[in-house]
Amino acid sequence: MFGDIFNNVQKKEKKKIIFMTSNNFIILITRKLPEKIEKKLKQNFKVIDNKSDRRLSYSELKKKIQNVDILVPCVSDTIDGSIIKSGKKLKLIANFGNGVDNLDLVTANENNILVTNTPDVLTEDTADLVLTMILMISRKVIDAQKKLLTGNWSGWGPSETMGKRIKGQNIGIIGMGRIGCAVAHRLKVIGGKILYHNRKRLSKSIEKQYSAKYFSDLDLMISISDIISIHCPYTPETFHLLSKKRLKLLKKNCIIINTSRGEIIDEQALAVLLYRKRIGGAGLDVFEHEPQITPSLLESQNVVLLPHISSATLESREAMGERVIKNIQFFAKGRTPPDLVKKPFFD
Ligand code: 8YV
Repeated sequence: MFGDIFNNVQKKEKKKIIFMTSNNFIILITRKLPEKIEKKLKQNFKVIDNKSDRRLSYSELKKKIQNVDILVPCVSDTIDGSIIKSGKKLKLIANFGNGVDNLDLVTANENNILVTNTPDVLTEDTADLVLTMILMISRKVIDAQKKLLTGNWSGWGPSETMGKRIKGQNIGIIGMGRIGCAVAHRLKVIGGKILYHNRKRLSKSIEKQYSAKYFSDLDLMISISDIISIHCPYTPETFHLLSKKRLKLLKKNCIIINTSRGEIIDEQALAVLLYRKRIGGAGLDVFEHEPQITPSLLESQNVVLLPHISSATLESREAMGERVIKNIQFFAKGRTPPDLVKKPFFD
């Protein structure tokens, strides 16, 4: 799917972008977007919607895209080269989401199809969910509630459901972009010590803002982290970044959080570690083969498993929709869309 995505995408920057001005564009929205957003789009364009919100099959997508000028897909759609090539009139893919790993950027680029995404607007909600999962796991919230709900609580006890304080713990952040920094901000407030690994070291002033310590050596950072949170995009380089071998470096009580993409962790290997209680716990909002989940994860203790909800607030989803509209409007007026995908987000 990826190929040499980013070289190609970067080459695109040098290419002359051909714009077409039109309000007669046909837009295909693959899923049901917030009401307000669909209404706005329908006021200005001819929209093919998906009222049932059922995920379109591969062949349905291939068929529906044929006469479409603009595609608005979501993370749940795999838009590969063959689908893109079926869109004979396709000019713009305005992704409803930040990550673009669901799209074949190389084929889009080769066919002069622009790609946009929705950065910034889901940062705070994603960081809130990271904090939620960290606290739930550290304070054993799920076990504690289960005890009460199953009638197994016999009253207060001095050593009942003992958790761990966040203050003073090493928080290893992999990928210190917008979301990584928002997570660092929250964890610093509650006393965490921020460590980070990034392709590029941040400026001294940003490091100071989060009291963050840079580690060029990922192995070293994860081997001393009490909590690890993943915030890099999924690219060919980050596939199984946390491989079976690397996961063995984790501290015995380490908690691992992933709200980025499931493919970044070897899920099978992580499931084995969790099931055997070789690490402290995990908070996973994304999975390697969504919506499938490695079965033993479901039987592991001290895990929080969520169905990819990090940006699931009305505020985020409407703001994502507004970004999609803005990108389409710019494109329809023959202007460069503000969120044109040009290079990887890791920098
Ligand atoms: C979105 C996400 O909900 O934006 C992303 O990259 O992973 C999610 O938070 C999803 O992409 C919607 O398509």
